[in-house]
Amino acid sequence: MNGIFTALICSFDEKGQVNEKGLREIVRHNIDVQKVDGLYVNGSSGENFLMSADQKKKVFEIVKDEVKDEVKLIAQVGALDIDEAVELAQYATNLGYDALSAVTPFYYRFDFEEVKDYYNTILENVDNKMIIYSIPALTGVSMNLDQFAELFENEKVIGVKFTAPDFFLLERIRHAFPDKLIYSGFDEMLLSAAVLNVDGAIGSTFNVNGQRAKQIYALAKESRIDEAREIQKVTNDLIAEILANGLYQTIKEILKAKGVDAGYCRKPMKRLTEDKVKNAKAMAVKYC
Ligand code: HMN
Repeated sequence: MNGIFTALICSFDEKGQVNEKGLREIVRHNIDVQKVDGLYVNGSSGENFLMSADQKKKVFEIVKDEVKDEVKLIAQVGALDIDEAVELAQYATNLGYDALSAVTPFYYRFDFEEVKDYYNTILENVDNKMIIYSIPALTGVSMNLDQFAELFENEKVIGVKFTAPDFFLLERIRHAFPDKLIYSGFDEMLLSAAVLNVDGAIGSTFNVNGQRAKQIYALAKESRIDEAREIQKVTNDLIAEILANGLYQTIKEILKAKGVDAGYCRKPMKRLTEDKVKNAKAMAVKYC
């Protein structure tokens, strides 16, 4: 389960329905062109929190059918409705997903006991492993070292997707839990996280920049830091342009410029203006 995992984006048609052909093409592009080690399905980048449970199931099904066993698959099943989270966890497990992940429950400012109960409840109901999805900037849920330690007491919790710029905490978790899997969640900080010896990374920009991410990660593992920094620099030039233009929409337009039917985002995410589509096309030529 080590390495570079793309947080898979999803292709939707103009009406916001899952575009199966486009989704299959995105999967193939990630495996055949970006050559990533695995896919993280129905995360933030997959617009998970904008979809119905049926749509999420459809995405899990199509991706598994396209991938078979070519790369590892992690299913993000977190949902505020805990019954839905359990149902999705069972669904993805039955399809053969290698591991589950669930975002920390958000919106109601749950206390830590409630967060812990959320994970343990999902895991009591499914025979699979769990990667905690921690993304404080979007959920408002921050956890300290002791709290991660409590979650890790459940042996089925095998790791964390750490999406925060807190390298002090990241180092503390790495040091305290050498056997748990830690995935870096911010692509622009991949090198810094790799130097701290994470086990891999999960990110949205790998849909279009996976090859560079793999190089950064491999070079860092070989302690070839100067070379890795050069590639992180180009990567961050691209990420800065993507973020300024509209994150997921721009990734989709770059993919379209490469011939992948990446479709549109679901509402309320907006469409790019013509100028921004042009910017994305220029990024595809310059970087991809
Ligand atoms: C997911 O759940 O889809 C991703 O793993 C989330 C991932 O951490 C991305 N974060 C967000 O999209 C909020 C990053 O890849 C991020 O897009 C990238 O580092 C650019 O800031």
